[in-house]
Amino acid sequence: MSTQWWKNSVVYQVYPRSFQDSNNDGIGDLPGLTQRLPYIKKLGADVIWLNPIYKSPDKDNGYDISDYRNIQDVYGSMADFDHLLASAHQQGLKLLMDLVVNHTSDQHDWFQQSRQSRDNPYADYYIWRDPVDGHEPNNWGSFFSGSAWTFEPKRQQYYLHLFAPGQPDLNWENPKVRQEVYSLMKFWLDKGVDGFRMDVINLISKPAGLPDAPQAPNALYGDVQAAVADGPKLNAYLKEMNEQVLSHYDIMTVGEMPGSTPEDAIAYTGFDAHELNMVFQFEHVSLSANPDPRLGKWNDQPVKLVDLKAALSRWQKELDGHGWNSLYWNNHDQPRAVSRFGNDSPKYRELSAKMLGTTLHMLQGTPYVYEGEELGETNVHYTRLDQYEDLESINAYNQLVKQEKIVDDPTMLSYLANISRDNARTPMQWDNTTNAGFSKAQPWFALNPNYTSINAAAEVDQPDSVFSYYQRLIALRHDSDLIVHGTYEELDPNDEQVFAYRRHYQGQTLLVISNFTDQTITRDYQQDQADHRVIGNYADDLGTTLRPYETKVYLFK
Ligand code: ISL
Ligand code: CA
Repeated sequence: MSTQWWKNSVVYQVYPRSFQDSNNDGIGDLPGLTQRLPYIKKLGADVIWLNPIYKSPDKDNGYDISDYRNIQDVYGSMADFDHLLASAHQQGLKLLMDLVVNHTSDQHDWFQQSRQSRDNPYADYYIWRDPVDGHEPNNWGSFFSGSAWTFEPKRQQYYLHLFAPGQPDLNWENPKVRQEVYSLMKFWLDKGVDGFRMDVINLISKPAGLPDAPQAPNALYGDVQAAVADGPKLNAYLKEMNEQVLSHYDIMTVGEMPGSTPEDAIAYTGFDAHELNMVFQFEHVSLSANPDPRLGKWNDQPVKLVDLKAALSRWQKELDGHGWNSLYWNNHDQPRAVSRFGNDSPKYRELSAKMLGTTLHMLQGTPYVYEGEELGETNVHYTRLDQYEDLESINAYNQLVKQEKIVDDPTMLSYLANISRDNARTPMQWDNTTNAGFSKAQPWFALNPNYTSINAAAEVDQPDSVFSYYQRLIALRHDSDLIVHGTYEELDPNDEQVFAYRRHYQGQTLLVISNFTDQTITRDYQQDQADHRVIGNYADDLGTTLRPYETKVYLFK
């Protein structure tokens, strides 16, 4: 029943807490988003992915849900949601919800019941195990530091939480749990939402017997992602979900799958798989991982262009004809694209933001724009721990600096400044008035002080802005089957300065050349023989010369 509209769509991600506050309590909300729909429409996006807005104690900003069928008070009411959805649809925008069903909040009624005893109707809704020799049942560590197990005195058992203790994992082995999930999905789909982004969906099937995970020397815990990702029943669960729910609606689905390979993506989202439409893979955002496995994602190293190209090229080539890519540089869990892959100094920020946008949007797949990316928003460059809010960042600091003493304070602060999720979570920069036009009250989380110069008001009607450039990138995709469907040809994978590729479709070729450095260099891809330059981030074109962060796209007929 799918019409595959997602293949020529561009998605705009809204982190509701930080998008627009309408009632001046300092927290973004649904009426605020509704007011700003014309902005998203003006950019040209087709679909909005909304991070979780359900009832939640907000230990992990909504990724700990206590009631799947109601709206978190600070975001508004169900009437506000219905109004948002109707307004979006009226304006030709679709709306994707975040589906967080690997775990719930510990405040969810199912867990409140489950924890009471070993024999209540909800006893098997979560993953409970007896202690082994008086301690945790295995060596799994949580993604948010510490053990993945917490002891419940009432049951004299441990429950599993791959994330925080307030995020107990649901037991997908229990058919009742699966039916609960399908039922809540139908609740939202029957309201008319246009699909789901599925949170860590490749973690829902745990390995039989919950064996210990591989553990690095001197590490406190085993690597839970290696132990749990792409578990034995994942295919079966997703097929069942597709059969019982997804296939009955004309929707779009994207599964967040940390650690997945192109082979996994084809297995779960391939055109013949009858499961999901696409995955969020993590390869290109995990390249600078710390060589010390105990430090995992925490590092302050720039990514090597050769590695970045290899990762993206592999996904382009392997999925072509078999599955569909999700294209993203950043989201609410990743630092800002221009700071991470470009250059956020005043001199090169706009040029490099446009260069990155071009490099990504000319690939095959569905592009995702994270709020503020279209303005070239930057990392916040915090220098003190008390400026951070995110539990992943704070827990990691406490474990690595205070408890394990593997890194010192300045080093960890430099890791956080480089890669903390909080970089993406500062409030949206609308204008240069008080609190960037986000709220009249003190925002829940400090603004990036550069909002006085980097903001939407300064960019929307300015033809040279990053915003206007993103508008053109999105419009190009809407007009071009070559950009949507063309096959990918990798060029010069060992070039350490330039990311170049071609796309081919029905006798036409698109050539994309991006200079990732602040140097002027030359590269000859016979661009002089092109029909014309389709887009570029410098006004004129100097042929084989590539100025700092220059990007250009040519059409060959
Ligand atoms: O970022 C990670 C690996 O690089 C991991 O922490 C993890 O895979 C990732 O954070 C998963 O993210 C999703 O689920 C989390 C939530 O906190 C994130 O915001 C969400 O995107 C738990 O629900
Ligand atoms: Ca509010």
